[in-house]
Amino acid sequence: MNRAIVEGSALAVLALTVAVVWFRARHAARPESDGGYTTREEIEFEIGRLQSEVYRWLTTTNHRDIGLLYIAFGTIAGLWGGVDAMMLRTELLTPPADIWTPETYNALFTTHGLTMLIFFVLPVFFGVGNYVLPLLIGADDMAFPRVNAIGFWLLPPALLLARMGLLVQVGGQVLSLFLPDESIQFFLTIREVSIGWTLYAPLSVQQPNPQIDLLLLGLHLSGIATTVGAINFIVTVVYERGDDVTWANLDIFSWNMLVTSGIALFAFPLLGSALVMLLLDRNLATTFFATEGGGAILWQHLFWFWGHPEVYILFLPATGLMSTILPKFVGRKLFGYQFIVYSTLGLAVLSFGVWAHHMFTTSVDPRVKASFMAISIAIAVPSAIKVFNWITTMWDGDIQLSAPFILCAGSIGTFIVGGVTGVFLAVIPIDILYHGTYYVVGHFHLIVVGIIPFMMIAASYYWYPLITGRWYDTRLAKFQSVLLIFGSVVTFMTLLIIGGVGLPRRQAIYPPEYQLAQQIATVGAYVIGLSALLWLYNMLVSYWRGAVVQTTDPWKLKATNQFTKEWQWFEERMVEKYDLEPATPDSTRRSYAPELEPMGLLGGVGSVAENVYRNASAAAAGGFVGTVLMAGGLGTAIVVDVLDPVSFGEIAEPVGLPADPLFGAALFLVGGTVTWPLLFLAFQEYLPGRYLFETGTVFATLISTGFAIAFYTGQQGLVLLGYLGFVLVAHWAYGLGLAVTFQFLQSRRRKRRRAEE
Ligand code: HEM
Ligand SMILES: [Cu+2]
Repeated sequence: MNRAIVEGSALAVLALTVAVVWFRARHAARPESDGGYTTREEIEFEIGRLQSEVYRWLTTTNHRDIGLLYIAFGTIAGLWGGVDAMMLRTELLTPPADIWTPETYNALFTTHGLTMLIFFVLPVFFGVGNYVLPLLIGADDMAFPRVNAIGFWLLPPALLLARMGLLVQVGGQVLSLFLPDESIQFFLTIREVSIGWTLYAPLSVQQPNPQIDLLLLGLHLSGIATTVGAINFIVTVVYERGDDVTWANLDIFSWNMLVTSGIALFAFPLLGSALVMLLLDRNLATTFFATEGGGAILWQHLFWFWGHPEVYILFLPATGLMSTILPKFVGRKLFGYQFIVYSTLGLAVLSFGVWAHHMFTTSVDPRVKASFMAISIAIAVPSAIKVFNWITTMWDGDIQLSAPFILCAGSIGTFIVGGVTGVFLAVIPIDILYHGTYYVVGHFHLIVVGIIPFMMIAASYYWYPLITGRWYDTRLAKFQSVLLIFGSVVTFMTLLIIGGVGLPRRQAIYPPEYQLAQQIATVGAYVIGLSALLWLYNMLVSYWRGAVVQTTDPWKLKATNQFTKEWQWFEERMVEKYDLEPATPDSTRRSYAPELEPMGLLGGVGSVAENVYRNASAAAAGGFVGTVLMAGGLGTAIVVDVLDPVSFGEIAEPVGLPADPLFGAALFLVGGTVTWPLLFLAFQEYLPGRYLFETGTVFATLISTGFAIAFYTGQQGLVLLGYLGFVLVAHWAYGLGLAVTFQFLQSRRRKRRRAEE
């Protein structure tokens, strides 16, 4: 089958369907009041309106308009790259290359990768950033609105240059119906690039296809667009913040856009330089990447020095969306704001230090590789911090089961699998086994699909009422979200498995024993494709048919005190434009109980210093009471001989003190009156339990397991049972003592404050 024609038709059908849905939905939404025909005058009026609309969109410098342009552009590119993906998977339904030729297959995975990574993800995130970031930080617009427009308008020509091959091929095929081949030679020489998205030398230098040059120019142009956009984001966050927005309370999404832009600012100029060198090698016979020059490995170094940070450029905004959206749907504020910020900054720095983990199977010096292995493993730490913070945010949450929540939960799951498989790849001997296999494809797709589009779609649902003033079809959205997660898991877990047993990737032809697995993966991919279309349909049709939003707080965020700035902006606008009353929450949600006013250490950067003294004295008092109560239980345990006092000596050893029970007991006292109470203060908000004493008991139960292990001295049978029983009871006594003391101090403080007022 002819690939260009098939892909061209697929895109045309898609565009036509969108147009039909658009037209019908509009038509249905605006019935003619007189029931008659549209008259000629009205048609002319419509055309005039259309002209002014087009003019407006072409010349706008408003951040929200440009945001929507970016999102529309990225969506189109994403669908285009998605068609490539569907065609790739279709070819793999059968072992031989019988649906498309191997060359076509190679072109497909090349253009799929490039389109998705460069023209889909980044523009969509820049779009979301453009739309919501100024609202989130209370800015009027981006810092440089015109530069912003330029940044966007560089992208369509960049995409056209990069994917000219397909358009020319389709054009050539159509023309060859009417004209002899000799007269349309130009159309027959250009074809889509088929050298892999990494453009490895020497193939990329030697292949004659002129489309490669156009692609390099297109990529270069997109790099300029990205750099320009990144500068705009940085300046906006640094200089355009509202007076009440400080670094300590800047929202997580803006933090992520800032850090992402920082990475882009360092990475993209380097890509540009490398692309120019490649262009020179191809056209002016320089030898940057020839053996007598820098060699093929030089290309890999340059490419991955951009390429690895690039994957974080794609991934960080998605984590920012997760940290923004997830708390709203579990009714709890984001756990560990500061940890999330620092982990983001940490990822940004580390992401520049791991590029050679893509080169473990090359001739790079093994000692150099080993250091890259260490840093690659270390980079899992900040990623894991994020995951733990999200999970903790959900803990004891009051979940609102909506499409955005489903996508958040699904993302965390796929990200864990994708991340853990990535850590394996970071280990040189394992990477050497898996490098050229589907395992790698499974790994990075679990991340690039499992979190990026998931969070984009979650964001599109979450902010849909804010952007359009209407509701999307929530039932369809839930169905679509489940379908997307299901499809992704089926597809990419299967790839992980067939890669694990050794099937090489990037091959159109494969051994027949893999056919069933490949078909399962393909069906999964079709499910993903279907869910993407359902999403598109929902977005388009709801724009005209969706129920009008009747409240200024569509997600009931006020009930959990999370009515963030962008919604305040929305509220203001709705009140001004549509005379809506500002929403008042009917009740606070279970997960948010302001009457249990947090004493937490994590209350905010500024308040830490103020609270330290008060917290420390409260901690000491509570810890003392708790430890005294606990001592009773432990003393009894020693008397009935189930706890050996000698074991107290042993805990002194790890801290470098002699194994004397006295030192041990002293340490124990320090832990009981200082460490544990402070930890409890820091984490109590995030532990289950509605009342302080419940929370205290949970905390004590948790730490009792550590105690039981640390002081275990080989007890067996009944003695062991007695030991465990006493440990537990003693800890409960401790937890209750701690919590009751805190409760007492808290109510005394509150009484005093009320008396002062
Ligand atoms: C836990 C963190 C991660 C680790 C330790 C990790 C590690 C690795 C390693 C070692 C490879 C090279 C495999 C090979 O070529 O043999 C790889 C490939 C890849 N990773 Fe990750 N990764 C992580 C997260 C991510 C993220 C967040 C993304 C994207 C958003 C990503 C995207 C990719 C891509 C696109 C490739 C394939 C490159 C190619 O075509 O060869 N990874 N990863
Ligand atoms: Cu990497």
